[in-house]
Amino acid sequence: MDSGPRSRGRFLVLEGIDGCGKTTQLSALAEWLPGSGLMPEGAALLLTREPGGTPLGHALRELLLHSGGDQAPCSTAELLLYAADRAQHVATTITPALERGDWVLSDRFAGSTAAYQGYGRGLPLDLIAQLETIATGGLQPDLTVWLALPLQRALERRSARAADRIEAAGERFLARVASGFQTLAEECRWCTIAADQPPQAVTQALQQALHQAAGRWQSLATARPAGSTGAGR
Ligand code: T5A
Repeated sequence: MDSGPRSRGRFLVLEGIDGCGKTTQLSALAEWLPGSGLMPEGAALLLTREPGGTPLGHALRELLLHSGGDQAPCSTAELLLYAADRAQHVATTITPALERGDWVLSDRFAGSTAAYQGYGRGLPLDLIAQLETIATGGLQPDLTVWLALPLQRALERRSARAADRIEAAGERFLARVASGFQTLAEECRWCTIAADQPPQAVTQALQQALHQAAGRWQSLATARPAGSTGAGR
């Protein structure tokens, strides 16, 4: 159990291209985590997502994913809308939950902006990093997991569904995003899990990754003075 001398909750994020299985795995984790023995007694689990984790974010999500024609944002407007969604999400939902000692499990976070707007749209990564600092106030996940799936497999999985505005940006765009995720996972030392295996095998790998992360947090908590926090993504 995560029972170090700190009361802040933990912030866990799943990243990856559209169709890599985040929603499927988040729902499996949401069932497993509360009884896993990893969360402190009394801590709640909050399942959330970007874009759209707040009422304002819900409206922004509609603009981002379902606007067309004259209403479709240009790349820079798109970047700023994702940043606005994140600022609201961090300020009104994620940070208050972590301060209560709850755990937060999010479908996407800042890594998606670097992958889609940075590597995908070609907007400057240093500008994106500055915006991330403004939007998050410096908050970083305790653990980011990248569900790695070859693009063709992801496209096959999504073939039965209508594409949203981002997915409709085309295969070359999505290929840049997929390769951006790989670069980010290496540079930022995200935990990488192969997503081209049966859902139950992915869930087991995630559970193992969470046990390992909790072990690291426990060691840090015992090595640090009481009251300090240890975060590492
Ligand atoms: N975006 C987001 C940005 O451009 N910048 C940003 O900063 C942020 C935050 C959000 C869009 O916004 C973009 C990225 C996205 O394009 P969304 O609808 O919230 O879009 O999320 P998506 O990531 O697109 O969600 P999807 O539902 O498309 O994909 P998931 O959640 O990754 O995948 P999931 O679980 O729904 O699975 C897809 C299909 O595959 C099957 C499932 O049953 C389902 O049919 N499946 C598997 N099949 C075989 N083996 C497995 N292991 C499987 N796991 C799932």
